[in-house]
Formats: sequence, structure tokens, C-alpha cells
Amino acid sequence: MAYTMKNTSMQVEQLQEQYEQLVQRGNEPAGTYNGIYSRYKYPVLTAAHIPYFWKFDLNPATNPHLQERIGVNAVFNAGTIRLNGKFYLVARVEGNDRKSFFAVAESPNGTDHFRFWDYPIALPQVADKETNVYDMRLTQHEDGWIYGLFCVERRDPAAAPGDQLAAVAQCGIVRTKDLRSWERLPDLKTSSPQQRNVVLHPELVNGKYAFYTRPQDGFIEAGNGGGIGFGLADDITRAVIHEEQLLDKKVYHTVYEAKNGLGPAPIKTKKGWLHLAHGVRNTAAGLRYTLYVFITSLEDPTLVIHKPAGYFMAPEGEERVGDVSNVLFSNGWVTDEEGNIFVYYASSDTRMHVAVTTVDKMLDYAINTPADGFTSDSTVQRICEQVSKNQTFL
Ligand code: M1P
Repeated sequence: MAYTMKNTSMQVEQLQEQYEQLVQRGNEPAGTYNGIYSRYKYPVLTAAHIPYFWKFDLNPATNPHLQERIGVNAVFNAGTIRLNGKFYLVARVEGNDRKSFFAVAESPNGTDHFRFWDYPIALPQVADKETNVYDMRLTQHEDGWIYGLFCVERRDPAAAPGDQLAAVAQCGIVRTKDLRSWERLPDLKTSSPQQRNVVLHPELVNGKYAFYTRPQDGFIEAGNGGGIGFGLADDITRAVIHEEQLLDKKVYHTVYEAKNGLGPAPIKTKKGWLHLAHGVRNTAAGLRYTLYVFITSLEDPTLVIHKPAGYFMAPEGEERVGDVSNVLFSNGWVTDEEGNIFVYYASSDTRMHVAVTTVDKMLDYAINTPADGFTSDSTVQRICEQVSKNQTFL
């Protein structure tokens, strides 16, 4: 049956109501107690948070069946920033057509009421046009700009004609003052064959722009280049890193044994630069991505001074399942004046969540959690020591 004008307008109202119900839903802390952070109950952004007017042609003359014309598959891996008391996520939105792009969602409190702006971000293009863009890290830099570093992906020019998988990942750079108007700068140049998970440090180091990198040999495998790297560039408008040093390597039999990558830009604290990263290990069920934490020295940002063993967060419950299951990935967190930290993380390349903690709790966690002993025996010894000391309190 063809829809009449009346039915169409009723259906549009229904779409609008469903959308408003979702966007206006409150959120609350939930999940298992660990004293370190509180997960929130509902994801803060999902594909359902995409405005209905992005997906549907609302004109009854051109869309009599009110069909969804442009589908969205997932919303994840958001860069974040807090400006004038509001929380902004620059989310990776992935269309049904597999192309990712960026869109800004805004919330008054950081835990709910995230609403996408009316239009996604139309990134200015560079001459060597990319096929896909994703995973923006936002850095409020001391030079006054907000920088967005993201992955640009192009088909490998050396790919054999039948090979539709070979790709090259590099770091794209944009900057803005208001998240509305974006200036595109040339892609970062390094001597590594590929780059992903590149993050700009918020301060100049020795008068230069400092980048956290993730050099990699191939598109998926980090290969010999595995680890979080660090390099300096003289000029952000033509950024070239001549020398990359590994700051946090992948290590045998750890949660970052296969590869790792920095998450958001680090938070400056009195005890050092606080970092959140993802570590990847291999399992019979495929790769497992968890989040881990470390601190680098304020005097030497390439020096890791605290690193708790194991993961800080791992996929739980519904987080475990999605387009790429068993993945937690974070490229955004924000602090507020009270010392709270809002950790934004994506689960299984499908949706965005928030967990809330404080700078004090994170420092306690990072400094006082035992470091990795790298053997089962050392783990057992630590537990035994703790149990012995706890006898007085039991
Ligand atoms: O699918 C998990 C993640 O895989 C990639 O991250 P990495 O380069 O560290 O393996 C990225 O594609 C990321 O977007 C994705 O979430």
C-alpha cells in the first residue's frame, strides 16, 4: 500500500519521537565496583543516535514509502574535547557503505543527552584524496589551535589488480578553533611505511611539535615497527618526523603483545603525563583489544615512569559483541575543573560509552598497581604478599 501524505507525516513524527526519547534518556553509573572508575549504564552514542534527517528523505513526493536512503552502521572511536563547559565527541560514523567520516555530538554533562549537530564534518580534501578517514584524536594545543589527527586510508598503489585488501594508512591533520571550520594541513610524513593511532602532544617539546606515533610495516600488522613511538617536527603546517623512537614497546605475553597504540592526548598531572592506550593480544578467537594506562615524566615525555600490569578496562557484557568483537578502543577523554576524568571508549567497533574517574584515582591506580612481573610466579607472589599483609584487616 502506498503511503498518503498524512501517513507519511505521522511516520516522520514517530521517527522524531523515537529519536528524541533516545537522545534525552538519562544515564547513571553501573557495573562492577573496582574503586578506579565507574562505567555508565547506557552507551552515549550509537548508530540510533544519528539524526533521522540524515538517513531519510522526508519529502513524500520523492520518498513515498519513507525508506531509509542512507544507512549508518556504527558510531565509535570518538575524539573528545570540553569547551566552555560542554562536552564534544568527534565520532567516527561508519555508513552502511563502509565509509567512515566524522561528526560532532554535544552534551551538557558528558554522560547523556549527546546530540549530533545537524551536519557531519565535510573535511577539506588534499590532492592525494583518501578513500576513508577514521579515529580522530583532538588536542587542545598550547599554540591556541585545536588539532585533529586521524587515520587516512588509501588503496595500496602497489596492490595486485585482484587484491582489494591492500591499503596504506597515514596520519591526516586538521585544525580548528570551534569544531565548525576546519583547516586541512598536509599529512604527517615519517620514515615508517604506515602510521595509525598518531596523537599530538599538547605542548611543544624543545620548541617543536611532539607526536606519538605507531609505526607499522603493513596495514593490519604492526610488524617490526610495533610499539608507541615518539617524534618531533619543526613545523605543524608541513609536519615531518625525521627520527622516531619507541616509547612503549609491545612485549611478549602481555596485553600488548601483538600491537598497541596511544589513545587520547595525555593529561598533564603533578606526577607526570597520564596516558591511556590500547593493547592487542592474540587469542584463538582473534585479536582482543583492551585499554591500559601509563605515566611519562614531565621532564622527559619519552620516559615511562609508571606502568601498572595488565589492562585498565576490558570488554564486559554487551561491550564484548559487535562488528569487531572483543574490542575496547579509546581515543578520547576529558577533564573538568573538579578533577573528574570522563573516559570515552568504544566497544567492538560499534558504539560509544563513558566511564568516570578522577585524576587522583588514576594516579593512585597508575602508581600503586604493581607493574608486570612477566611470569605467573611473580603474579602469585604478589597475591601472597597482599594476602599476608591483609591478615591484620580481615
Ligand atoms: O578493530 C579494532 C581497531 O583496529 C585498528 O586499530 P589498530 O591499528 O591499533 O589495530 C583501527 O582500525 C581501529 O579503528 C579499530 O577500532
